Parts: sequence; structure tokens; C-alpha cells
Amino acid sequence: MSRLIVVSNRVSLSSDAGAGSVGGLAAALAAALRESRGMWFGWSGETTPAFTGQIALEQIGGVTVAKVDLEPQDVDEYYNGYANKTLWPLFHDRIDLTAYERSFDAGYARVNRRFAETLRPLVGPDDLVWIHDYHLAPLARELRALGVRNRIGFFLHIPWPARQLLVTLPGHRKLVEALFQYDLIGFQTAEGVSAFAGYLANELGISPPDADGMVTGFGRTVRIGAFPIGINAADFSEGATSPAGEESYQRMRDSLAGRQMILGVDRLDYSKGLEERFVAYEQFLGEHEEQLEQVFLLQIATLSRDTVEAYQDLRARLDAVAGRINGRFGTVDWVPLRYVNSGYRQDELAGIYRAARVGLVTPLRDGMNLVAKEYVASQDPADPGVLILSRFAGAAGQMADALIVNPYDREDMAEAIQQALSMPLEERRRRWERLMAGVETDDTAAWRESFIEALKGHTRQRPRLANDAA
Ligand code: ADQ
Repeated sequence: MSRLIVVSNRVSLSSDAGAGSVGGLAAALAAALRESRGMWFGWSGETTPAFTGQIALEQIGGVTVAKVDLEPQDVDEYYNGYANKTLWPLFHDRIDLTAYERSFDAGYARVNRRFAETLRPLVGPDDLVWIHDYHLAPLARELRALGVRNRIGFFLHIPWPARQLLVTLPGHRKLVEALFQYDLIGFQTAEGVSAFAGYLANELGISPPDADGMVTGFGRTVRIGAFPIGINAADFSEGATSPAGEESYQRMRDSLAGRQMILGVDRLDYSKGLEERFVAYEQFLGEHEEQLEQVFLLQIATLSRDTVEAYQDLRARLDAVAGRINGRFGTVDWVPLRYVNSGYRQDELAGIYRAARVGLVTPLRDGMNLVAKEYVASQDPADPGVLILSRFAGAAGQMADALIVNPYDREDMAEAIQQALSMPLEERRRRWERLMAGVETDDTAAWRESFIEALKGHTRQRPRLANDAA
């Protein structure tokens, strides 16, 4: 049996993670890694004054974890720089926030080369290599240069941008050329596939993919396809009724004081549309006097990338808007917007999701958005809440029974909030049942298995998705 090697910027498996705290992606990949006695390779998150390529090996739950330290300059140029200040904003349509600096470019190339050199001796002849996300797009090219002939797949967790935006990136062609060193390139959505194919056709004159997704360019044929990531629904449906989930559910219920809760859970990131969400909520409160003191919005926004200026600016703006809303509408015993920056364990989160009448998931752009799926999976089947979902989340393509909104249109969002809060139980149930069926079918196992089968070259057809016509 061939061994699976997963490579990502960080390894999200850790030996001190307690039950209920392992992320969905880590759990999904760990299952496949365990089955093949595989290995997960990535940056340790630590720095060392000079790069040594020394690998720290650890066994975690049957999986070999291999981590390597980077130099501070690598972290600045590759991680904070090219990954988080260039590719992340550009791929989320924010060219206004995108930094183009040659030092970032050089750092990105250097770290990818270092990853390849460090990983090379660990790759056996039959291993399947699965590389994750925009941090490591050129890794296959670097591995090939070192003689690796294995099948290598790439999965992009974030959107692929429109050609008109991508061409603002100096070196866009080089980035795309490097992707042709993979055997399989996976995107979250069909829209991602067609944006990529559109770039190939219009910028490079490369013919569209055939019915199997095969496309030829730069002297290689690669397969491209959509593999929408899912969650393990039971983690949340069972997590919400586990002791920790039940406790956080009860705690939330007690604090509702008869009010209905609207909930947002996101990393604090400009792609998540938090400011627009706050403004839409303000609009809703302004339009619906009868709802004052009857509802509140709980926004959990975990800090992320807080050394990057755009994230610091956003945080300051959110603090200001939250303060304005509470100042304008709040009363001595009612806080209309509860805004917290802490993180929660998965089972605690499931209990909080379950206590919310409305899940407000309104990114301006998102590869998939797992929170939308987690919210649905955590609901009480007898009395489920309503999901409001941005049309710009990849998840919207699979979740048509949510209330789909345009996050740039605050009046549209305010109307959806009102509709969700007043939706009859029967309609809530009907919508939820269909959403839940999709979340359960297109789960992490389906995602992982369809990608791995395609990487092995077994599946010549696009994987069937729950929302495809029968
Ligand atoms: P993210 O941008 O991080 O992921 P998302 O898919 O929503 O976005 O996943 C966030 C995860 O973090 C969820 O599992 C959520 O439960 C967890 N989380 C968020 N806030 C938390 C908190 N306060 N405490 C604990 N957990 C919290 C990227 C892409 C997405 C894509 C995923 C997976 O940007 O579009 O869906 O990868 O491919």
C-alpha cells in the first residue's frame, strides 16, 4: 500500500490536544494518514537563527509528524509576506491590500526550496504526496527538480481569483506554470476550476480541460477538479450534546434571558465581512424597534495574523463599530452586540452554535467556510436555527436552503435577519433537514477519499456532489 505524505504550512496535529479540540481538517487528514501509516510534514511554528533542515519527528496517534524550524527572515518574507500579505488578499479579491515586494517573492521561493530539500529524503518511491494551500504552490516544482517522480496533488483551500485580478501579481505566470508540476490540482468549487481554466485559456492559450478535467500545458498534463471540503457532522451533532457541549449550551441558554441569539464565528479576517455584518445588524436594529432588547448578536472573532497591519486596522475598526452599536442601542441591562476575541474548543463551540437561533455567515469571499456547515450540524433537529449565508462563500453552492445574502448589501442582510428570526418552525425544519443531509453526505471523508482516489489516478470522472442533478 502506498503511504500518504501530507504537507502543509503548519501541522495542525499536536500531542497535547485534548478531546474535542482537534480541528476538523486535522482529524480528517489524520484518519487517512493513520490508515496508510503516513506522515505529515510542515513548519514547526518555531524559528531558528540559521536554517538547518533538521527535522523533529514525533508519533501522534499513529501518524508520523515531521516538523522543521524556519529562520525569522523566512517567517517575515514567506509567511507574513508572500502568503499573508500577497496571496491571501489577492486571492480574496483585495488588491487594495495586496503587497507586491520582491523580497517576499524571494522568501517564498526559498522556503519552498527548503521544504523540498528537507522532505526529499523522506519520500519513498510509492508515496502519494498531498500538498495543501497557497503557502506551498511551487513545492511540486522544487520536488521534481530534486528528482521526485511520485504522484503529487495540490489542494487550494482558498478561492482562485478572476484572471483580471491575478494578472496584477508580478510572476503570475510563474506561479501557474509551477502548478503544472502536480498531477492533480483541487479547488473548493466548480467556480474555482473555471476561474483557473479561464486564466489558462485567456492568458496562456491553453485549451479547456476535457471531460475528465485533464488539461495540458508547459509540456505536462494535469487533472483539475472541484473537491468541496466538508466536516465530520457527528463531531458537532454529538459534540453539542456531549458534557462540554451541553454545559456551554446551558450557559448560553441561561444568558439569553428569553432573547434570541444571532451568532457569528470567524477568524478575525477582512475576508469574513465582519464590519459589513456589524453594519447590517445596526441597520436591522434601526429598522426594527420591536426587536430591540429581544435579540442580540454574539460575534466570536478569534485573533489571527495580528502582526499584519491590515488585521490590526480591521480590529480597531471592529472595536469602534461594536462600541458605536452598543452605545446607540444598548440599555442598562441589554448589550445588543457581544463581541469576543477568544477561541473555544470544538465541543464548546457546538453547544454555542446550538443555542443560536440564527447563524450569520457572511464572508465577502471564502474558499468554502466550514462554520456554515458546523452551525447546521450542531442544531437541535426538533428546533433548528436558521443559517444566513453569503453567496460569496464556496459553501453557498451546496447550501441553497440557507437564506442566501449579498454581504455588500446591508439592507438585504437586515431583511434576512428579520426573516430568519420570524421563520416558522416548520420552515426551519424543512430547510435544516435538507442542509443537514448535504453536510452529512459531502463530509470530510468524502472530500478526502475523492481527492486521494483522483490523485491515485483511479477516478477519471469528477466526483459526484450532493447538489448535482440526479
Ligand atoms: P478559514 O478561513 O480559517 O479556513 P473556516 O472554513 O470558516 O475558515 O474555518 C474556520 C475554522 O476555525 C472552523 O472549523 C471553526 O470552527 C474554527 N473557529 C473559528 N473561530 C473559532 C473560535 N473562536 N474558537 C474555536 N474555533 C474557531 C480556510 C478557508 C476556508 C475553508 C477552510 C477549509 O479560508 O474557506 O473552508 O480553510 O478548507
